[in-house]
Amino acid sequence: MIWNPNKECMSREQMRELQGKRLHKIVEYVYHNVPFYRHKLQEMDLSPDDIRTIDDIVKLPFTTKKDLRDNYPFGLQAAPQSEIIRIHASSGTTGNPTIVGYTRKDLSIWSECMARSLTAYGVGRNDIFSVSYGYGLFTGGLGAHNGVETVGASVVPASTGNTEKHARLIRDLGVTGIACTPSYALYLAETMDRLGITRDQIKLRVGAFGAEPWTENMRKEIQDRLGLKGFNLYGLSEIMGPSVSYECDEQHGSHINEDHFFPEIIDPVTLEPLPAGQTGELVFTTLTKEGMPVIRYRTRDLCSLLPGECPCGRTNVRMSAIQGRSDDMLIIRGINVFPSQVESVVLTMKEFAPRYMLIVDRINNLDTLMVQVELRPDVFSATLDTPAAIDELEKRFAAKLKSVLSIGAKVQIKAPGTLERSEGKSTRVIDKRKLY
Ligand code: DLL
Repeated sequence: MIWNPNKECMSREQMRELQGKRLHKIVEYVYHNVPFYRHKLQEMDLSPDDIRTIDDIVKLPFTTKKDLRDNYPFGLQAAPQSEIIRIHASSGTTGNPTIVGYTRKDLSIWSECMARSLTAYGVGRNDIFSVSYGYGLFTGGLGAHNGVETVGASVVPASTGNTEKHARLIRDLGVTGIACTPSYALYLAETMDRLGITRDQIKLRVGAFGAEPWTENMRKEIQDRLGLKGFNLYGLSEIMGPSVSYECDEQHGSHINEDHFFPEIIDPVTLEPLPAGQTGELVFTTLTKEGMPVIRYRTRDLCSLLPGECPCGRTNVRMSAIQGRSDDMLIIRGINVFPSQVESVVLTMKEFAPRYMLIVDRINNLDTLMVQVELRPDVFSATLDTPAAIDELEKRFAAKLKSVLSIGAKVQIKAPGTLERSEGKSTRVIDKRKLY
């Protein structure tokens, strides 16, 4: 089944023509409604009339996460506030999150994109589908939720946490589909083992997994343990949320909803476009978004676009699995974390030297984060001479970290000079997670 064959199975010529028209319109729209883009285009001596076909996209400037941060909170919003009916936020490289406002039309397009994904996974009206991405500012929960309602399956808005209750609900309600991070799926499998819930007591058959990188080995393990078929779901809040791209039954790359999100692959150093098949940084232009459209947004995700036709009948282009990032963003329990966020907290506390280390691990399929930080020598000898004083400082540090990162971290305060030094670029992160 295909949700919208008119858009998912267009000929390449029709698609490029549609993309060209939409690109011209969106450039005109941001030119008149977002001073940031108007100034950028004027600086480059470009007017919306210079953008006529999709090939003209290479003339346009890039947008980065820093641009979004510098224009916090609403600087890149194109629609008037009265038209915005939902606001999501995702973490940025400093304390400021990225704010994304959606109009009613944006939400309806997002629901359709999510419905396309679920339909490709084989989800239909008779399914009972649990959404176990976090509901809230994160786009995973509500994004997937609206898609499930759009296809007409019964949505169970389980969100994250309370995993034992969730495991019992999956058994008792006969839940047939689940959307969550792949690591949460493994955690759920473990919880079921602990509760004595066996594969033949549950009816799960489809999983929509994403929000973090995962591998074929993880797919196999989740499938074996939960008895379902696991599909990739990709997206990012700056562009929309989950369902920028989705796997079909062939599971050879994820089809991009390219009538709404135009993909390019560039060399992250030279910024030159790369030909199909080559791995580079994925860049998206939103072709229809009203709330916060973005032009040539650098995702920092590394992947390739896969040439050739897909036997499933969909003609929209596929992207490979994400192979890494061109920046230092970590994804911990589905939350984006930048070492610079930790640094910003360390720098606000006079007790600490600017030396810290993030140690990321995966224990019982749950990501953990430990932050080690060094004391300044004068503080070490003068005031921090009792375990109670160190304990108080650790608690204060942990609380500040939590408010900036949105996830809890263990903290360890180290004596001056004890964190490892390196000769060249300093190592701030040790990621012990084996992605199998
Ligand atoms: O993670 C949206 C989402 C929710 C996608 C639920 C899929 C499912 P952000 O919090 O803005 O949005 O994080 C976006 O997460 O740039 C990738 O680095 C990573 N990511 C998302 N999906 C995948 C995936 C949501 N399927 C960032 N595979 C992106 C690998 C993924 N990485």
